[in-house]
Amino acid sequence: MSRETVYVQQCKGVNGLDKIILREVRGFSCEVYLYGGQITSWKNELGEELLFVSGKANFKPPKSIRGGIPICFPQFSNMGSLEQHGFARNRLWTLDPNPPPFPTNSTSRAFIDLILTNSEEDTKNWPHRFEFRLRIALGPGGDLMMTSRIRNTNTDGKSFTFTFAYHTYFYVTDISEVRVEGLETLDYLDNLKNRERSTEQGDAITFESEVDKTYVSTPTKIAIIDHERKRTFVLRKDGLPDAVVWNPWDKKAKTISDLGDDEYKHMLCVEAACVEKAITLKPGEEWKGRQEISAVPSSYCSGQLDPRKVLLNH
Ligand code: TA6
Repeated sequence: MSRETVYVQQCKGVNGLDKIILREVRGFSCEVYLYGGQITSWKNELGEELLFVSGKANFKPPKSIRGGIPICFPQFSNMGSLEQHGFARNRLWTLDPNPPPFPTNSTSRAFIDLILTNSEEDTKNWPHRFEFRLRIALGPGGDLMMTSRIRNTNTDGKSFTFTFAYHTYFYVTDISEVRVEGLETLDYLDNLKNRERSTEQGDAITFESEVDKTYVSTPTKIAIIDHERKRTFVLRKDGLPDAVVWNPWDKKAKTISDLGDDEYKHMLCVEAACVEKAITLKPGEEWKGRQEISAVPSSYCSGQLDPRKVLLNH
């Protein structure tokens, strides 16, 4: 008798934190903590983990969880008045018991809506009212789809401005055998050189030292190729013009208390973001930012990969 797929399961995770497991029929799954509204696992049909979470991650509020997909809102970076990357990843989100029906273009039943609104505490530092609806879904092919809808619910007539990122930590077999396609020749802000603006070289991006770059006006598709594993992650985004690429490498990794000294070898952050040009919403206005990530086999010999072909074929 075929086992009925349990598409959405609520349970307790690390340290008893509330967790939700999404499963889809082909065997893909993902795990989401209400704390931070943060995805901490995305596994393929073989049960292989596709995201990186540090072995030293704190699953203890108020620290953020190192890894998975932290939500950076209402501020990306430490360039504003709030803590680095804003407060959304350090707050308890609520599960919407009756999410509105999925758009007709998807038959997925493995989806949830998480909700975050302004707390009294937060309005001291960020004096605005908002509703943030985060939809997380596993598509029929196991794609991990995230849609953020942020609405200005101010009753004082005031607009607000924010920056945003899905701070996705991809698991990679060996960072020195990873290429990123789709960002060549683009302008970027180098966060290691005080956000100095430069232009990326013409070849695929590879890694042999610390990288912390915000690419601006990027294409909707970016490919992250794990050569060792013959796996390509394809990141598609909408409403998120920028892409942050980060690996701390060895020296910086040692300064990060919730990251193992050698764990930098197995992670790469490629983050669909709105950083260079902040978003401003008037009361009642809503912004939507989507990302969809998939993991596909990439049988190629390094150097023979045609970025245009990879991006067009997926
Ligand atoms: O996304 C890149 C970055 O801004 C890096 O500069 C580094 O600070 C990283 O985020 C991690 O930030 P976190 O606050 O999670 O330690």
